[in-house]
Amino acid sequence: MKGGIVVSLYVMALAATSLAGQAQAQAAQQRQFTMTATDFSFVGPEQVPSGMTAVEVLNQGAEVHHAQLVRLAPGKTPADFAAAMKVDPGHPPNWVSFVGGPNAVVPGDRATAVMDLQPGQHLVLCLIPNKTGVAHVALGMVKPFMVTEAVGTRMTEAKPDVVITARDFQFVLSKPITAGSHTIQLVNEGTQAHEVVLVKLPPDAKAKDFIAAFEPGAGAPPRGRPQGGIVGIERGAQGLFTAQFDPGRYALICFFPDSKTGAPHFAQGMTWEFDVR
Ligand SMILES: [Cu+2]
Repeated sequence: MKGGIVVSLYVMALAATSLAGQAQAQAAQQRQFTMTATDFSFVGPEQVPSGMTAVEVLNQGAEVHHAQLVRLAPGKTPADFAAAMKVDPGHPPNWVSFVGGPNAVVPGDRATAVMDLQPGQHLVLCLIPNKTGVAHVALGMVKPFMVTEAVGTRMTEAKPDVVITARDFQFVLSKPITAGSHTIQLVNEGTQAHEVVLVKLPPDAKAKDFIAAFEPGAGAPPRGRPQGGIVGIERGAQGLFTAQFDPGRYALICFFPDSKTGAPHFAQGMTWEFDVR
């Protein structure tokens, strides 16, 4: 009798431990997902819960890719998006909101951005152009996914140690970036959507040398290596990414098009070069 109680208490303790473990594992799983990019499609989840989420892009293609998340206006469907893109290839319609995502990485690399996802119909897009200037989204790099109302605990947000503020049209750093791993927050205080692409430059290169490789018809490979960042976010929005900084030269670049002229923001000075020592 006494032994029975001891055993059942032990079993209950075991059950409680494994339940807590399961809940933890579930919370961790719910708040992370990967979009795998190839030339030219995305593979990833159909449905994810809302809230703070670590979104990873894994580049298994032969070109540079990113994972731009957009939320569709209520009532709009992925079919509406496809129809709009047929009319104006490469330019998402004005009823999508840019909600960030991990920025560009080279083949074989991955990058993560932590975004606060709201419930609704979403798409993941790659807006990077190919050698003839056609955005990858027009070549098939668009995948719908649904963000559903989350139940349970929210992921605790990592504290940034550096803040990059995006304005029309410049980046302002809260402090110089030093060697090592940093959690960086991008805050959009501009009036338009902005992004940040983090690029490791060769010692003698400038941001414009990297940009030149993405002009239509450019033959040479990019001078520099994109290492993530955060794709387009709307005014007032923010996101987090982590990056490892080895000593050397870096650039922050915004490729987002001006809402009136369509010219990329870097053409209006939205680049920032810095040395990490
Ligand atoms: Cu911008």
